[in-house]
Amino acid sequence: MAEFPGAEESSEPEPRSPGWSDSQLRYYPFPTRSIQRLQHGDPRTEALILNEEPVVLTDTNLVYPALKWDLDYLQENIGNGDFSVYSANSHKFLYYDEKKMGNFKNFKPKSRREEMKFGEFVEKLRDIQQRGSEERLYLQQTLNDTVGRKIVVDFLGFNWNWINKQQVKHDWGQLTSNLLLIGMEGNVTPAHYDEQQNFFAQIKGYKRCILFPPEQFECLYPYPVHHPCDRQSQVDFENPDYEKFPNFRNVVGYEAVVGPGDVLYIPMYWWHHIESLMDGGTTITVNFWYKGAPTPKRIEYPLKAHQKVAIMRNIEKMLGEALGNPQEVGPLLNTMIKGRYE
Ligand SMILES: O=C(O)CCC(=O)C(=O)O
Repeated sequence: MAEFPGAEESSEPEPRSPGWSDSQLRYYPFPTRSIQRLQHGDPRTEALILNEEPVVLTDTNLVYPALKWDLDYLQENIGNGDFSVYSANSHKFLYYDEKKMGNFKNFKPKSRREEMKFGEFVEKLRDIQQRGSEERLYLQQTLNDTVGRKIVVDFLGFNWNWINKQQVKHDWGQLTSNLLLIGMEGNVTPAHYDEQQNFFAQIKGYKRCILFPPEQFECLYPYPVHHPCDRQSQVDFENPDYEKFPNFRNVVGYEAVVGPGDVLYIPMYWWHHIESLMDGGTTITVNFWYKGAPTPKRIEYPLKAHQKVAIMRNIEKMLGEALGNPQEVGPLLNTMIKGRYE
């Protein structure tokens, strides 16, 4: 397993912010090491980000004005726009791309998306909590220009000075979006990777983030590229099917629990599983997604793991298009390699 300086043995005492305990964490059958918590001025921070390795930054003040956000404040000030709210009967919110649903007609998502006003979301949430219902909600909405004046003022007060400098220093492309996530305690976003750089800013409650480097692609078995769950792992962490996914036995995670004011750098192509702590109340997060740096003109060999992932994705995409039917990609790849590359 490749080491990186941001990882520490989980047996070492972790500089832990108060406010949560191990009993609030779900159990998974794989080892993890801790991601370092550092101050933004620490030279190790820059080295980690430059190397595209995760780190928790404790003092960026990135979303300082938002640390006062709670459901009441947001309901009063977030405006009358529409919000995407996912609901599910399980704590797992496996992401799916609705545009790809036509490619896999038998796919039945386990969560539903509904558009609603913020007030309706809060009402629904409180009703579920009052009834003690099993139903769970997860609001996931890109911040846009429908938000009210006070939210605009808070947003303008984010530490753009620090984050813009990061963007320039690492040659990242534009900020593509800020996703606002409001989750119920215990909600889980199963492991997946994104094709963007991410500063994940925690505002309210605690989230446990387990990351895996792109080198562990073979352990995590992503869905096919044309599947609605593209970029998501097929492995159910709570009940892994080792016959189907034998390399999952070798997976090793890097983890951190982030709380209000913490910012986790999730490098592009790093897998991440994220859970709102059990019995920890509602969580609020805003992320900052940036396009990665442009592909270097001179490619250096051997290729890095994330570059191989990008190549595999392109091959899968092209084959799907050439065959006119994404579901034929798997059988074709099998026929192509069977018995030839052993
Ligand atoms: O916080 C979550 O539940 C998921 C967030 C996520 O996957 C992301 O920011 O990329």
